[in-house]
Amino acid sequence: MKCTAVFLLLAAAFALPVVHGDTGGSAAGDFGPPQGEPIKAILTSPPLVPPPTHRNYPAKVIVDLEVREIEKDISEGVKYTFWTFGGTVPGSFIRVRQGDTVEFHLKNHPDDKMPHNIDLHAVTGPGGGAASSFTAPGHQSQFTFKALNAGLYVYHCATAPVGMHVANGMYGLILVEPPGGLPEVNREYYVMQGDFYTVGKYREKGTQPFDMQKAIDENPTYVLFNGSEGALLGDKALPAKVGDTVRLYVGNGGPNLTSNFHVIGEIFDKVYTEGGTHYQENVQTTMVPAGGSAIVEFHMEVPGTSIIVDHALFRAFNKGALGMIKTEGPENKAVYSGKEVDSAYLGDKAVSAAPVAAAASASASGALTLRQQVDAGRALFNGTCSVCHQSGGEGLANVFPPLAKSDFLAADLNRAIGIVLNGRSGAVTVNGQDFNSVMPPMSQLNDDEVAHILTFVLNSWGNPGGQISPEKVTEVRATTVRPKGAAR
Ligand code: HEC
Ligand SMILES: [Cu+2]
Repeated sequence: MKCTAVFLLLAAAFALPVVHGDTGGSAAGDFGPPQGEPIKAILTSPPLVPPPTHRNYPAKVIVDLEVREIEKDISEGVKYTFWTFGGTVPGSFIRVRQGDTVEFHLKNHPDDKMPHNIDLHAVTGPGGGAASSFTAPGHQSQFTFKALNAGLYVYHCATAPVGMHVANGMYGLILVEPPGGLPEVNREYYVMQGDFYTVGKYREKGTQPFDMQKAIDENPTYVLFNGSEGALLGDKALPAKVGDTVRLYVGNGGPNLTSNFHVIGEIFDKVYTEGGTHYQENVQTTMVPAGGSAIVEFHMEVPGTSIIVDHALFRAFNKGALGMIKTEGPENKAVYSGKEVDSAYLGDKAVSAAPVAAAASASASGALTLRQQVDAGRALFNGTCSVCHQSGGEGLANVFPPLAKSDFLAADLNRAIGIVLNGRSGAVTVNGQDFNSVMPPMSQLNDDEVAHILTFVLNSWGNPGGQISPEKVTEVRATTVRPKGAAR
């Protein structure tokens, strides 16, 4: 005890020497007063990252960040009122250099309803700035800090109830570059996970309020990258080229979950664990704590789609924690034979979102057509039902009954809806063929999706035609007994 105290005193008196492999921490971070003209920080919206500072001296950097409370899609046809730093979830990316003096201006838009503040984990000082930045709607605050430590830091709102402000999307990342900058790479992107709590269940349509009890229970409805389901999917996938080194600045806003950050079909060449200075090499999955970060880097060897997931897989496939990197360029058969397996892996998440989105908005405005249902149903059938009933609905002898020209299906449509919702087991005869197997309940589908799929089936492969409305599915859901273990 005594020894330690003496050592600490000595250390404080003489300042710790920088040991090899050690950057000296905050004690090495004061490079003197800011030099040159003040610089206005470039802020970017996710998934973009501001360019490197390319500076070899400490400067005064001015950051202007505006809080906006805005309603946006959290999922298709599902609206949520997000509280944001800069209009996006996660908030604007901030990039400075170690030793910089940051003059921070926090503005709270006059249309907002709540007061907010900011706690930047890059700040050395009370509340990380929270104590000096409490800002009412229509007001602004200013405080200044010196970025003493290099690293990738989370910032977030810290206004009570803090968990609620964070759950509504109030977080982002600030990168404090080491004096020499980070090694150059071809592409840098900003990906941040968060968990969300809505009163309605996953993908339940309409405007969804925040559910405090689910948040307290740490039982999220959505787990998302960049604030909405599909923020990094389809045409919003992160682009790359074969031969690129890609760097992801990964954050986790939480408020509750730890992320098991993984990219399917990639190995991280480097991971700066927890957003710190040193990197680990050859990593498959890295843990990103709530309120923490990681910098991951990988080299793209082959073309194709790499899927970003939280490897706690129900979050990926049933709560939205999916993203994509699309790499273009020549095949390299020596590294990978080239067969695409994405759709088998992704199931219904691999569907082209466009027809499903069109049907969702038509459904919301009460103008859903047969054509739209068939198109959406086709997309959803592939990857959901096709894995068993096959893509032409022909089934598989002795194992999966056919949906094409199925007499059993045509005989009772309500029964068919019930089978999709609740599953089926036991003997069944379809077109004179006997089957005796198990179909699990398709719990992941909402009523619209079930209606679209069955409408597609009815209008395909020589089936009699017809249309099933989402309301009909809702009715069957309400009047049939859900099997034990089926999701609500
Ligand atoms: C995991 C495999 C699997 C998936 C996925 C699956 N089914 Fe089935 N389905 C079966 C099996 C097996 C049966 C027969 C169950 C039995 O023996 O009672 C069946 C039976 C049926 C039947 C009644 C028999 C018939 O051929 O008319 C319908 C209708 C049906 N499924 C529709 C669907 C639809 C629509 C989807 C997609 C939303 C789907 N199924 C997804 C395995 C599956
Ligand atoms: Cu806030």
